[in-house]
Formats: sequence, C-alpha cells, structure tokens
Amino acid sequence: MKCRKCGKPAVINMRHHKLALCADHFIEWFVRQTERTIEKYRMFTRDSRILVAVSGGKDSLSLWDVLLELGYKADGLYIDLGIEANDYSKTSHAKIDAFMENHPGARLHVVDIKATYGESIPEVAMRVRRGRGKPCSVCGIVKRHEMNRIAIEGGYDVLATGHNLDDEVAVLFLNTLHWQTGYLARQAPVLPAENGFAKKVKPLCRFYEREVAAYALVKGIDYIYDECPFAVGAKTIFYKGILNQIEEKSPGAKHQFYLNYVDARRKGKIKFAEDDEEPPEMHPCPKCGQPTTAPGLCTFCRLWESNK
Ligand code: Q46
Ligand code: ZN
Ligand code: ZN
Repeated sequence: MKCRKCGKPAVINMRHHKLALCADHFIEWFVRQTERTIEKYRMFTRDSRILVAVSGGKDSLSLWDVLLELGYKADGLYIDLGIEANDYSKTSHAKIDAFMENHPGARLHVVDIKATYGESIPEVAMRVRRGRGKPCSVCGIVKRHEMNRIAIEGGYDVLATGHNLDDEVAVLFLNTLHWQTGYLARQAPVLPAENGFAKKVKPLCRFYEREVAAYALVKGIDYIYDECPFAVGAKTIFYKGILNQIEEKSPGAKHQFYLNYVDARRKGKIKFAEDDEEPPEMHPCPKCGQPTTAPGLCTFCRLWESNK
C-alpha cells in the first residue's frame, strides 16, 4: 500500500476515507483534521486557555500533543486516582512525566485524590458502596468535580478531553438502544459553559481509535496500553466489539452514525423534549461552591462527609 500523496510506503489505510498515507502525510492530515474539528464546532480560539484532562493513555496524550503542536495554550490536568491494581495509577503518572520531559514548557496540574481528600478512589468507593460493585460511579463523580474545579479556579476557558469516535459511538449506540433521551440530548462535541460548569470539548471525536493510536505511535508518544483494571467488563467495551463487527462489513458506518447524528442535532433536525425543558434549578454547594441540584451538599462533598 502506497501513500496517496507521495507514493512512499503507507503506515495506515483508512478505508472509510479511501485514504492511505505515509508517516509524514498522516501526521500532517491528523493535525489539520483536528484543527478543522476545533473550528467547525467552534471549540476554542488561539486566545483561549485550554485545560486538557490527561490520563496517560494514547487519546489524552495525543490530544495534548496536537494542541501544543498547533500552538494552542494548553495545560494538562492529571488526577491521580490512587488505583494500585496493576500499578495503574503509578504507570499512568510515569507516562505523563515522560511526556512532560519531551515537551519542555508544557504545564501540568496534578491532583492526588488521596493526598487531598484522605482516601483513594477504591478506598472511598469501598466505604460508600460497602464493598459492592465497581468504583466507577464514585470515580466519575470525583473526576467531574475535580476537572471542573481546576478549570474554574485556574480561569480556563475550556476543558478538553481525548474522547475518540469509537468512544462516542459506543455511548451513542448504548443510549439509543435504551432511548435515554436525557443523555442523548447532552451528547455533543461541545457542551457550553453553564451554571458554573466549564465549557467542555472533544477535539478528537471525529477520529477512529486506531487513527489516534497510529498518531501516538508515529509521534513516539509513550502511553499506558492497559485500560484501568476496573474497565474490564464495562458495557461500552461490549458495544465497541459489536460496532467493530458492523464497521468491518460496512466501512465508515461508525463515522456516519455519530457525525450524521451530531449534524442533525446542530441543524435542529433531531429534537428531544429535554431541549425545551428549563434546566434544573442549581445552587452553590455550601462546602465547595460548585453548582448542584441536590439539597444541601453536592454529591462530591457528601462522599467525604460520610467519612466523619
Ligand atoms: S471510571 Fe472506572 Fe474509569 Fe475510574 S475506576 Fe477506572 S474504569 S478510571 S474511565
Ligand atoms: Zn506521503
Ligand atoms: Zn460540594
């Protein structure tokens, strides 16, 4: 297989785009496509201050790399969850440190959950869930709270995450299957800032996972290969498998499913009752000041209150 642009050996063949490219032309294409996504969905501008949530995985590190490459003012945020199984948190942190060494001048915020709040994610989950089930719901509450806290406190204009097309399609498929219209209404490449929540964007949402992996590989970005040990058996992984089978028979199916949905939503062709509903009333949490619908403390602060 040869590069369509220069005839050198191709490193990737993207069947859905009918495009094979060599290493140099692939990187050029990837960077330009990211810029187009940022502009198309009006994610941010050259003057914006961007906070990139990094986990040590290929998606978030590739995103941070491209944004720096494009000259955006992008700082990283790493939340140390304190997951000891498979040395997960330790290895993730080491990958980010390696990235920092290769990107002199890049700035990173680190929030160590155990050092800051007294318990790691598995520990707090064990206590509040009395040992039942996975820590993922607790983890989600903590990550969302801390990402928003750092974004607001640091005066960032936008919070960027490395979700790729495969991630987005799996969630869209799952929510469609169950007609979770509340979640569907909020699934978009951009969520505007509202009620004290930072603006959220997903600049890699138009790339297949293998394209992001190829970018990381060609750029020599060292990342953690293993998923979080608690991700095993997650529903989205099951749906990703099914969607891969569909893609195999029908190249481009995932791309169309997600992007046609997003475009139809933007043009108002798909509407949900939730679009016209008044947003739920929020008040600032008396402890942390973040917006919440819960009476009294927010869900995050309640996690730690019960430890007293
Ligand atoms: S939620 Fe669950 Fe993830 Fe947290 S505990 Fe691991 S798998 S990291 S995206
Ligand atoms: Zn080429
Ligand atoms: Zn709170």
